[in-house]
Amino acid sequence: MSHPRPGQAARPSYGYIVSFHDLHPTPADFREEVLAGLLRTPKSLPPKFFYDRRGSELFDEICQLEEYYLTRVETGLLERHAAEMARFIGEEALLIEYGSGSGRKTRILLDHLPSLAAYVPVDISKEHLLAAATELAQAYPCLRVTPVCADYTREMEFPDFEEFFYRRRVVFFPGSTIGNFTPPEAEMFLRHAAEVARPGGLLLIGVDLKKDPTVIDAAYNDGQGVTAAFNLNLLQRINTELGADFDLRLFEHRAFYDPAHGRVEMHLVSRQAQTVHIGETAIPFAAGETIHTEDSYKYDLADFEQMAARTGWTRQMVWQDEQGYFAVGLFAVGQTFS
Ligand code: AVI
Repeated sequence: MSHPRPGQAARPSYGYIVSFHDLHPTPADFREEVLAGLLRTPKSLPPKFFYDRRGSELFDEICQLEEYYLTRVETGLLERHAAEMARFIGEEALLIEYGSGSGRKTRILLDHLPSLAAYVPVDISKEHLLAAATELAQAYPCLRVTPVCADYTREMEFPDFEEFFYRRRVVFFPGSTIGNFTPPEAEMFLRHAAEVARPGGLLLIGVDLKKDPTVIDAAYNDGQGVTAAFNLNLLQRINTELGADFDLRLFEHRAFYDPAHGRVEMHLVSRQAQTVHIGETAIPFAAGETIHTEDSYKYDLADFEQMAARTGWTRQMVWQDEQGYFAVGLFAVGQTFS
C-alpha cells in the first residue's frame, strides 16, 4: 500500500471517499434531449440515458449472459495480463475510469496496483456511481476513491486533482464503451482522454472487434430477454422522470448487426400507430416506426490503432483472446513510453 508523502496526513485505515465531484449532468439535459430526439425524423435517443438505477442493474445482468461474450472475454484478458498492465502503469498512478459501472473489472486492476495514488470513477449515473464507489472504498481500505458524476460524452471541466500526489494519469475505458460513440465522437473522446491523461499518461481501453455477425447478433438478442428489458427500460425511465405515457407493451426490442457500418443498431419498434405524450407534447408514431436507441461499433484492430494515433496516442501493447473477439489496448500520450 502507498505511504504518506512528506507533509501528507497518514490515511485512515478504513475505506473512504475523499471528495465527490458532482458536475450535475442529467436533470435539465434529460428532458431537452429526449424531446429533441423524439421530435426528429428518424427518432433517436442517446444510449447514455439507459443507465438509471434499473438500467444499470439490467446492464450488469447483460454482462453475466452467456451470449454477451464481451464482458467474459475482456475480463479474461484483464485477469491473464493484469500483472503486465500494472508494470506499464507503475507506482502511484491516478487511475481515472470512464463509465465505471459496477467495478468488477476495476478490481482486477486494483489487485495489482497496491500503490495507486487514487481511483477516480467517472459516471453519469449518480446513484450507481456512489454505490459502486462506496463498495470499492470498503473493499480497498487504503485506497482514495474520488468519484466524479459527469456526462463525459460532452465537453466537461475535469477536476485537477492537484490536492494529492501522483506520478502519472491513467485513463481506463473498458467494456468497448468506445463502440457506443460514432467514429467522429470516438475521435473526440480519444482527444479529450489524451488531454486528461496529459503527457506521459496512459490509456487502457477495451475494444470489441469485428467477427462472425451471428456471434454479434446473439450478444444483443439474448434468449432471456434481458437486453430487450434494458432497451425498453428507457421508455419506463421517460415515463417515471418526465411523466410520459409510453405503454411498454406497444413497443418491441430490435437489434441487428449492420456489416456495412460495422455496428450493431438497437431500436424500439412501435407495434402500431399511436400517440405518446410527454407533458404537453404529443409524439405520433406510425406502425413499425422505430426509436434508434444505440449503436455499438465493432472495430478492426488496425483501424482502431490508426484512430488512436490520429488522436495523440502511441500504441504500447495490445492483448487479444485466441479467437480475436476482443482487444485491450495500452496507449501512451505522445511519442514513447518510458
Ligand atoms: C456499454 N456498451 C458497451 C454496451 C454495448 O455492448 O454496446 C451496451 C449494451 N447494449 C446492449 N447490450 C449491451
